Amino acid sequence: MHMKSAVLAALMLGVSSFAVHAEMAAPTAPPEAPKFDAQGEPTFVNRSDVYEYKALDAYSEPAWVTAFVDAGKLPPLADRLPKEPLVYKTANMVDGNGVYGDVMRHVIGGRPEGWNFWAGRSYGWGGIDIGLVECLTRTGPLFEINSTDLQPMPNLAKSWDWSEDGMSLTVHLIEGAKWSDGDPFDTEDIDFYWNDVVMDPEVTPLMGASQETYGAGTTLEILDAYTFKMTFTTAFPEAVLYAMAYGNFCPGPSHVLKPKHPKYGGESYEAFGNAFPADYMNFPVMGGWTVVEHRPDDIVVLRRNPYYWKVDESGQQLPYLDEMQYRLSTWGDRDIQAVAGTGDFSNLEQAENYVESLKKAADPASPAKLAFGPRTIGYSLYPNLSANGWGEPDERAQAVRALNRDLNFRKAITYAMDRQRLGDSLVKGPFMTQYPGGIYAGTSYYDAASTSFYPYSADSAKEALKAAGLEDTDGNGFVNLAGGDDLNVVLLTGSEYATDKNLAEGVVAMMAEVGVKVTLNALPGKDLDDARNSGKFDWVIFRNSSELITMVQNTTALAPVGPTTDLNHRANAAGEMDLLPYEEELVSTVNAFIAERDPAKRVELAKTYQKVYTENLDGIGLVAYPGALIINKRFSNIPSGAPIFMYNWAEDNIIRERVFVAADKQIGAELHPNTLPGAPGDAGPMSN
Ligand code: BQZ
Repeated sequence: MHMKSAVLAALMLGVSSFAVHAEMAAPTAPPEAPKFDAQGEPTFVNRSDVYEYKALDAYSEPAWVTAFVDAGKLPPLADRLPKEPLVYKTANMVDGNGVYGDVMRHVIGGRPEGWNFWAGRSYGWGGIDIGLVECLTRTGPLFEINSTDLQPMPNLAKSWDWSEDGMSLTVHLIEGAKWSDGDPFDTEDIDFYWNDVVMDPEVTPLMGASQETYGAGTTLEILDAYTFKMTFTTAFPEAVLYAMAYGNFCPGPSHVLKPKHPKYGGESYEAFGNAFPADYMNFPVMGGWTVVEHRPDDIVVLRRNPYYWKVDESGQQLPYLDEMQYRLSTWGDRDIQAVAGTGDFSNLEQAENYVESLKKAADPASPAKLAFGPRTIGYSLYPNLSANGWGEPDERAQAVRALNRDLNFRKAITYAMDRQRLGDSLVKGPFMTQYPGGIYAGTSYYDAASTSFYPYSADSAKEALKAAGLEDTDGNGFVNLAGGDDLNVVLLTGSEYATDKNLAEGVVAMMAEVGVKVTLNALPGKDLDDARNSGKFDWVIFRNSSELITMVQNTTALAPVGPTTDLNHRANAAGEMDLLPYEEELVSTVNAFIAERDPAKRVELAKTYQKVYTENLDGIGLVAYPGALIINKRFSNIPSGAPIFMYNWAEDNIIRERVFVAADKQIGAELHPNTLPGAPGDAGPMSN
């Protein structure tokens, strides 16, 4: 009898708890995105249609540059170019070969910290680093490459050969190219980048490249002045060719960096990082322009690099534009100045500015044209999933992390998100989509059937909180931790973008509605990046980067395949990872994707990734929407359909070195006309 009553009681309890626990809403397929046609389609071509490497019969440069040669201040052009320069093909230039002169006036919200990109110093973003730091391969322009020819474009690496077994890759550098101070570019720079930046645990480059970026266990061997070989632990890891593009394999000028590195007599790692502060001018680059002036909080000015290793088919050395300017302002001001015509370029990415920008650009007299691209701007909320010390959490933060690792708690967050309301709070109209997280809809690896979308449901959020053991035990409207304190989550977000702040404020309000107290911590760019990269956050709102759009760029960022590759789960100080079971599955899926050469099998692996990611809410998607390129109408050779963000940002995608301004449209706004970069460390440009 006793037993029976106990079983009965258990059953009743079960029933009663069932009666109390209303059903959580079942995950569904994501809601249909409102119709929105990107303006302008790319003209798809093969990579070889864009450029090739070859020697031409003759070369030319702006006449004012030749005056420097005549004055003995600069070697002749033939001595400044590589044996076989990179030659842009005229047929791929929408307005053909250009003319010299004029300036592109950028406006940016970041600030240069210094020029040691390889020790993690930010140049202030907004295209400065993209223009200065060139990399082995290039992926920005892939938006216009046929899917049948889709792999990274050669750049400083002219070509590469896989070994028979795919376990090694021999890379051939362009031969005879020089840094902007005339020093040869060769495998000395590769050796330093690999052994003294990537493989030195004390040195972290700006975008975090580590050995895992190129595959765990990968090694590199220098074969001669222009050839090196990478050896892998898995066969044909073609993703490594993407990892050789911007942000990762972008070698620095070893002739100026090495002497400052502690391994070669430098004072310390700290001193190495600070060796080229933001007031150090004429830092040697492989890019089209070199920094000659920096007025803090005002402007950064760059002048054409006379050693640039790219030409057009008529033999004109590039770039066409003699000067680049970066007005140091705010990201929001960039949109305003671009549509007003006092700035020349913007990635319209803050939805709050869409209506005003569209209105201004619609005026036929507008100085700028505005073209929307695909929906590739997206935000997610990432809970910190580490429970073994990454970011040195205090007791409060540790308690949040324990909850973050509970799927029911992550479900509570996603159910509490009214994404329609979030999107409308940014901008009404056809732009916004409710973004489940994971691979973006409308991209080549997206599969709706593999995507779980937890719809907005405050009741389900409260049920999920209960299932996570959280109830409001003191009746003050906020759930309590076991010890009785209110649960208090700190949400890290960016202070430089209205959109980041507005979304974060929306999350705070919606979590309060379901009884979770969230407080905001809004930080400016570098502090935000540092806090996020060091794990000092409970939750963070992040504008996703390219891996969730293309899967092939930044692939290792898709999962914690290495100790520092994932956004919201990295190793603790002892190098230990405490992955959850679903994270282990993400890791094995991403590693399989990297090693897979069969396109059909990659599609299946991407479906598995999307299923595991969205079912387990590795990141909680918020909204996704299209960006628009705003560019002044005087510029020629702007490729049609250039997205503001896909494999990279538009500053890379539009190929600025072949953009030009017709003579009769030039505005005479150069600040240092007829000057060239000076020697490294000189106070400013060189005049003739
Ligand atoms: C584009 C980009 C070019 C970084 C940065 C900035 C940093 C992040 C991100 C974008 C800015 C512009 O984005 O918003 O439109 O010009 O520079 O690099 O947000 O704070 O760390 O990931 O790319």
